[in-house]
Amino acid sequence: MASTAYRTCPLCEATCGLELTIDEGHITRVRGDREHVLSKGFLCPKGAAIKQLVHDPDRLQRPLVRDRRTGDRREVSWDEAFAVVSDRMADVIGHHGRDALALYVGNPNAHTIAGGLYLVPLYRALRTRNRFSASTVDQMPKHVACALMFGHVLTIPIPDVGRTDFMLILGADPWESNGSLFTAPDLPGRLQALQARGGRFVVVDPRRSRTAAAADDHLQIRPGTDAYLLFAIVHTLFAQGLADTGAISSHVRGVDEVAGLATPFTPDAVSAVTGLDRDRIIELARALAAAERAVVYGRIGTCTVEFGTIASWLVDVINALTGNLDSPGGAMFPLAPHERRHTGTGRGFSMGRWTSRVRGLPEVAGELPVAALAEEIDTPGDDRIRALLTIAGNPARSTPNSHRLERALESLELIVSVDPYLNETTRHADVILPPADLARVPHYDFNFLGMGVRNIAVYSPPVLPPVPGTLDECEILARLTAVAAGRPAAASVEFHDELLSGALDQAVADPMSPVFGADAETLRTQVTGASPAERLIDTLLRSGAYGDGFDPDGCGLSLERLLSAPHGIDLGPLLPRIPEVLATPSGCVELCPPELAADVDRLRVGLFDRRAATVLIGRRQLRSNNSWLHNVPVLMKGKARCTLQVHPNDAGRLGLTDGGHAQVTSRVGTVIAPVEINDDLLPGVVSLPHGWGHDAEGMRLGVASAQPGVNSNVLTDELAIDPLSGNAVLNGIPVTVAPA
Ligand SMILES: Nc1nc2c(c(=O)[nH]1)N[C@H]1C(S)=C(S)[C@@H](COP(=O)(O)OP(=O)(O)OC[C@H]3O[C@@H](n4cnc5c(=O)[nH]c(N)nc54)[C@H](O)[C@@H]3O)O[C@H]1N2
Ligand SMILES: Nc1nc2c(c(=O)[nH]1)N[C@H]1C(S)=C(S)[C@@H](COP(=O)(O)OP(=O)(O)OC[C@H]3O[C@@H](n4cnc5c(=O)[nH]c(N)nc54)[C@H](O)[C@@H]3O)O[C@H]1N2
Ligand code: SF4
Ligand SMILES: [Mo]
Repeated sequence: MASTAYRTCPLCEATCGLELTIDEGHITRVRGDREHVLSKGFLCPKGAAIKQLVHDPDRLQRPLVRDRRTGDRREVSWDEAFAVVSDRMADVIGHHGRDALALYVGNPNAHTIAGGLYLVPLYRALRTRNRFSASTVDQMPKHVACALMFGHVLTIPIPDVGRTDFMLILGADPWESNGSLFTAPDLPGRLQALQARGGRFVVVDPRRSRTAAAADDHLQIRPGTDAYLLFAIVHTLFAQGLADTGAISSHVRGVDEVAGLATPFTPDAVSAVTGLDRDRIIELARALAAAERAVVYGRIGTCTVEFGTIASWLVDVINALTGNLDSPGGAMFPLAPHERRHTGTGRGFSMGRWTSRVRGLPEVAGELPVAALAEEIDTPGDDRIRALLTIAGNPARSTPNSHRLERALESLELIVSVDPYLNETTRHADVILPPADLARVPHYDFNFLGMGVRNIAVYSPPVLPPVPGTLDECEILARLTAVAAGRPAAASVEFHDELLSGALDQAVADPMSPVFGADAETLRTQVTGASPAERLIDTLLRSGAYGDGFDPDGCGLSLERLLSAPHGIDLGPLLPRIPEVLATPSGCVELCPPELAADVDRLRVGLFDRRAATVLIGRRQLRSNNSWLHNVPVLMKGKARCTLQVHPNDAGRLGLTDGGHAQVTSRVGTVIAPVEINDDLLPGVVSLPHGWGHDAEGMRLGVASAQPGVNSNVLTDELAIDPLSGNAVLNGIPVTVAPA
């Protein structure tokens, strides 16, 4: 008998509700959940493909251990796998110290309960300074900018698209990506609704993306130069007397300093470097100021560039200067159900508490730039990295200069990977620990419930029973934490308990919690949940901003309440949160943090830089997900998508033909890719999507290997970073292109 189950889609930040038909232990149909409070039935091709993803025959079910001499892999029991991990980790740490064991955590951690609850304790147990993540090939500039302005890395305002009149989008392509650092299922539909109610949106992108094509206006900017455009907008707001921080004025510091910094960046001065007409820049500034409610939003194209942190900062400077920060229809701060209100001040943010060994790059938010991972392994020295733990990451395809990184990986003494696939990265691993698939684990969005276009709460229990002999990722990470702390893997039992005690202790000690001052031991007896993770979530919900405070008669949130609401609970529109949301020492929005002001020198110098003739940018594709969904047959139908897009003028100049092949060479590598000629790109810019190149030896990716594509990160340069955040530059890479 078929049954219906509901679950949040974990594949992207839109977090759509899925309606799954289950028949004899299989997902037989996927539809958008029409009653879901936020997604209201929306579904994209990736969500629909979950059926094939969950039942992918290449997915690993049991741990694999590699024999270093023969290269053979064998399936082992979980006990044996953890015994190997424990022995070999102890060996590395015993011989070379704790920093010899590095950690890389990838993007799917942002979508799992395991990532939300168990990574921080694992970091603490590992005590390594060599922590890396996909954040430094992605959004680290936004974290740094927001931390300096608002006091905390996760205090990121998001566009209140449902109530705005004018939206400026830079370097984002939600028609393909479905949105990022901004949880709004069917964002294209929401932008069309904005147009339908008489509003407008404008896109800044070197490429006529699908989003740009749908926009009211498209500014085709030179890659890497958004910070100039944004500064010219700031300049114009001041020059024309349009700057007004509105309702938050008494909580903002540094307005005059920003005005001073903007002085050289006149629309005329930035016109050459951005390739944009001065009048259009002025027009844009005036439109932002004139709209009753407007919002600026920047994503990948503003982060993965050489001035990523400055651009990310200026996005919110403009939101503030146009009176749209923390204001309905502007950029607002969501309040997640597991979150508590803040006190309005805090210690602020500091970086550079340690530096990387080789390049001396500063630590940011507890991690080092992943662009420095290879050199930390392959540069001789007693304190180099000897072992790596990867969790839900594929750095061999996702991070710059892949060739160097893969060579470095092969030289390590130990690699342990928590990953369901034998892929480009895990083929180097000594031990692979595959987590149970998404249908067998519960779901709760620790990250994206705090980035939603409305405040909502939703929890999904597992939709299928566990496969015997498999392990949930929470348990895998708990056992790794025990091992990292020098305890036996079986100590995970006590460890789960310690986590719960920690969460209860924190709740009763926090004046902003509804259980402030209560007795933690009494509360513990009232916690509900079928697993350690559920008990933690129940604790966080009940002691959170909307919690029932452990009052069984209370009307607030609890796990039980969410279990009875499979389509989610709407907690209302975003509300103004300044000053409560701030965690800066001053208790104010720091519009002009000194760290950012200091970096503006670099931008000023760049005004007179000569740019490379041809530069490479990336692009996302609706039916891809970074490097890891190319093994799902339905997502691979149709013509090959991993093409080098080239403008007809460039194709003519370079002698390239549509369907022919081009050789693309950067400072660090060369690839040969099929050419697709179209006039979507700005001349002088070529585009290759990332996450391809599935032609390596020793993998188990039957479908992906048949249509491998080429790896664009063979071309990206590990030496090119945004210095403030350490984020890699992945867009605007100087290349030469020739017929192959
Ligand atoms: N050139 C270029 N490079 C880029 C980008 C770009 O725009 N251009 N984008 C960057 C961005 S934004 C990101 S986020 C990074 C992503 O970088 P990564 O996170 O390193 O790479 P992904 O391709 O997302 O790989 C995810 C890995 O997690 C595994 N996985 C999937 N689900 C689970 C799970 O539930 N548990 C576990 N343990 N593993 C799982 C997959 O098998 C895969 O190995 O790539 C970056 N790289
Ligand atoms: N289908 C699908 N969805 C995804 C992903 C995926 O791989 N596939 N990945 C997910 C992840 S991890 C993330 S982080 C998000 C990213 O979400 P988005 O940021 O919306 O994703 P992109 O499509 O990479 O959009 C970046 C845009 O920036 C443009 N661009 C490049 N350089 C510049 C520049 O210098 N300036 C400006 N203004 N624009 C520039 C590119 O042409 C591109 O259109 O998407 C998520 N969603
Ligand atoms: S938009 Fe994202 S969350 Fe929604 S179905 Fe597609 S992949 Fe899943
Ligand atoms: Mo990302």
